[in-house]
Amino acid sequence: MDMFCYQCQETAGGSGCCGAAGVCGKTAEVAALQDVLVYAVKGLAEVVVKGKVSLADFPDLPREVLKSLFITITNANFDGEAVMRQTEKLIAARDALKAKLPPREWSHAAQFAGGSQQALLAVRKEAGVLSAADEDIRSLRETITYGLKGLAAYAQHAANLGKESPELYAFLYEALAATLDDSRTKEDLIALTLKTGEHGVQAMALLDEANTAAYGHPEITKVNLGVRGNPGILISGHDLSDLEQLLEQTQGTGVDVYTHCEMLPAHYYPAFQKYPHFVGNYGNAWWQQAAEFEAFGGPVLFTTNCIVPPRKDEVRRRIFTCGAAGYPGCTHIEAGPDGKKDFSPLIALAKSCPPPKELESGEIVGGFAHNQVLALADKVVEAVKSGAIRKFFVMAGCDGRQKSRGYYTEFAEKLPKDTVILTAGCAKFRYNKLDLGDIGGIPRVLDAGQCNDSYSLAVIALKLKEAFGLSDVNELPIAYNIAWYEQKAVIVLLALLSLGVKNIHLGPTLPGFLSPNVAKLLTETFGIAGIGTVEEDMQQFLGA
Ligand code: SF4
Ligand code: SF3
Repeated sequence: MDMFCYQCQETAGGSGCCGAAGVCGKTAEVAALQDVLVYAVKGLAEVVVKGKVSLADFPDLPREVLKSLFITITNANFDGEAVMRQTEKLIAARDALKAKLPPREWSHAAQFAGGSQQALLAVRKEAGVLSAADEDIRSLRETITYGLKGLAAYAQHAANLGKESPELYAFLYEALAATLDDSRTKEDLIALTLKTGEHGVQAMALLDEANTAAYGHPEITKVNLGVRGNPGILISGHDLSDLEQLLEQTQGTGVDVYTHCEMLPAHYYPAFQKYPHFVGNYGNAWWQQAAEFEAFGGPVLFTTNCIVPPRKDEVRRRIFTCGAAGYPGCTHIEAGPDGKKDFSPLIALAKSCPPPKELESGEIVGGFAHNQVLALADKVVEAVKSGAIRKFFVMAGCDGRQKSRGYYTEFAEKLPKDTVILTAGCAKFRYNKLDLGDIGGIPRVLDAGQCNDSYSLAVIALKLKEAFGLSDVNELPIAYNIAWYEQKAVIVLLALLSLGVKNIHLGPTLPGFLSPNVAKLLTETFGIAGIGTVEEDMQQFLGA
């Protein structure tokens, strides 16, 4: 079986993974099944949109759509069985909806039958990326689809905390259905791409509201990097409600909880600081997990991406997944009907494991989300007016394993001492442990949180625009040098564009799914550029 996937930054040769498996380790079979799942989601959306189905009558449906899209995000789920189960669920829901509607003509996506792996794989060609013959249409459809995957991930975290938006769901169906519609022109799809960005802002705002309502506003926090002598559980991914349940269930058990990668910013929330067994952060960004999980020695819980295929059975046996995450051979913790998850298998396993081996010691500081930075606004504005801060650099986004990402460490190191980095997402691990000092007490790396907290950076920029009495966000002394990897970064990028942010530098390479014409459009309309050498880019950003 052959495959084609180009949804992430590490796509083979910068243009597409094909052959038996992708660079991420996804097999051709799982890639095809994921394509079919996305196709089924689109077919369901078509039924909802064309059939004018009242969403209020099917309250569980949007969550299944969110989960389906989330499952197909890079490094979230490698379990073909789980992907098939979700596809069958969607096909059943789609057909149940159709049965209530008067007969009409549906597209193939709204009609194909499941029932077996063979039946699902039989539609892989129609479902695949290459089904659209025109490369610009394909590029725009995929840009929208990837943006929607990111949006769905954020909306699912918000929904897990009880925050949902019928308007956001209505857009999701509309946009998914539009990617099947051959009557949509390039111009239509360009407009829809921008509209996807606007809804990305809404999804991130909703998640911000959900997180802060449940757990308080992030505040300046020192996070411990060392370990204690108790057995531990390592939690990774982005879902804070899963973390809360884990912390509740591990209380008083003698088992400590550590964060990995994108779960690091959980330490900044007041509600989690009350747990004495929530010890600190262990390790670095997702791609370093193989060696770090071996050293950790205890159970690891993936609430979302990024999973790297474990190279040793011993480690695989210690990996658990929940939500949209999955990996064959790893235990998946299913939520009960009340949404609660039972983490007792992890706790029992942790008790039989040795305590984690120490990788490093010391502390890092974070917690600079919008509420905290705005509390310091006077100080920040003063520092800019006095010239103590010359420029801010938004260096949010994703980290990845390519050597070329050393660029971001070097860029952070070489930035002049009168500049401040605003970060969010796992991109931070390239420079958050460097000793870059502070400017009058303001640290030179301000970490807002997870990739979705890029929203916080946008809020900060908009507030600074007001504080300086500017009419355009691009007049601020803020430059954007963003790193991307998976599809959440796509929605973050589209969200920033919809807010009017121009001249974003995107690296380490531009997306392979942008056709030359679409890339040209982004360059000409929004000033999007790739990265060069650190020296060239520094010169361009600072003009010195
Ligand atoms: Fe390749 Fe990325 Fe797709 Fe994995 S997700 S198959 S690495 S393009
Ligand atoms: Fe990282 Fe996977 Fe994107 Fe949430 S954990 S930013 S790559």
